[in-house]
Amino acid sequence: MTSSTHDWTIDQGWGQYTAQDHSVWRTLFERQTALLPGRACKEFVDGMKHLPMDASGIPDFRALNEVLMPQTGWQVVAVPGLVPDAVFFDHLAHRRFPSGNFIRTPVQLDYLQEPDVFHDVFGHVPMLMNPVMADFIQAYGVGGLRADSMGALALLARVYWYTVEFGLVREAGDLRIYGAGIASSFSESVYALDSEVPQRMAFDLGRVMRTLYRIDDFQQTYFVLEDLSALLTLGQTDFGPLYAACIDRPTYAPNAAVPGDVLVPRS
Ligand code: HBI
Ligand code: FE
Repeated sequence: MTSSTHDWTIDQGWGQYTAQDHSVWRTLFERQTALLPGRACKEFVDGMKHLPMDASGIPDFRALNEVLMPQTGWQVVAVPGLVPDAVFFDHLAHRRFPSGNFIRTPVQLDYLQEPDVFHDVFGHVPMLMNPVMADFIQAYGVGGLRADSMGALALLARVYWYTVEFGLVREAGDLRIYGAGIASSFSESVYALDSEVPQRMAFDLGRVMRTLYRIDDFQQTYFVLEDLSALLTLGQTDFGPLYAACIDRPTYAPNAAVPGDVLVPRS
């Protein structure tokens, strides 16, 4: 295993995966593939269709990159787990998506704290095949390095969280999943669309920047884009003035209801 400390990338070590690792992948892949039709957005479905990713086992990042690179210039690089924010942003700014190379154990099937290869590859990579999302995540990386220098990292991290990780999008009048944190989770793929518990509201950048989130439970608020193309505008927006406007204003709890919120009914 060669590892270079400066960017935290390591070899994926595909040959070291055990039969159990591949079996966990197969279980998760088959469950999500059966569940997501009618729930995942068309861009996710389309991206998945063109990728060498199936139930046979954990994909080799080299095979994924042979398809992903020509499509949007992105590549998946293996990392041992969460990496420091600045390292993460730098990778994204250069169209390198850091993916954990480990997979959860059979007892963690339904939930794990740290993004594993199933969350990162099954959840994020199909959306990286979409040019709009591909540009948005690179813009996020570039913005992250800048936000960090402005002390506005928390605000930008909320934008990533409520879009790339837990975003919903309207599709032919219904709500669909585009966030990787939902798409890679069996229970949240049901909860995010069907449950009466969370609120769903129209995406509003300033509102998102001030809305806290939990990393250890289902989301209590989902923000809905009218169309994925809204990320184009978002990626080109200069967040600077918004940081200044939001940075010293109070934050909202994950389940807060705020005057001006435009609630969106379940599909
Ligand atoms: N590292 N590997 C990895 N994956 C992530 O999703 C990740 C990370 N480091 C930081 C991070 N996410 C978030 O804290 C930033 O989006 C702010
Ligand atoms: Fe993620």
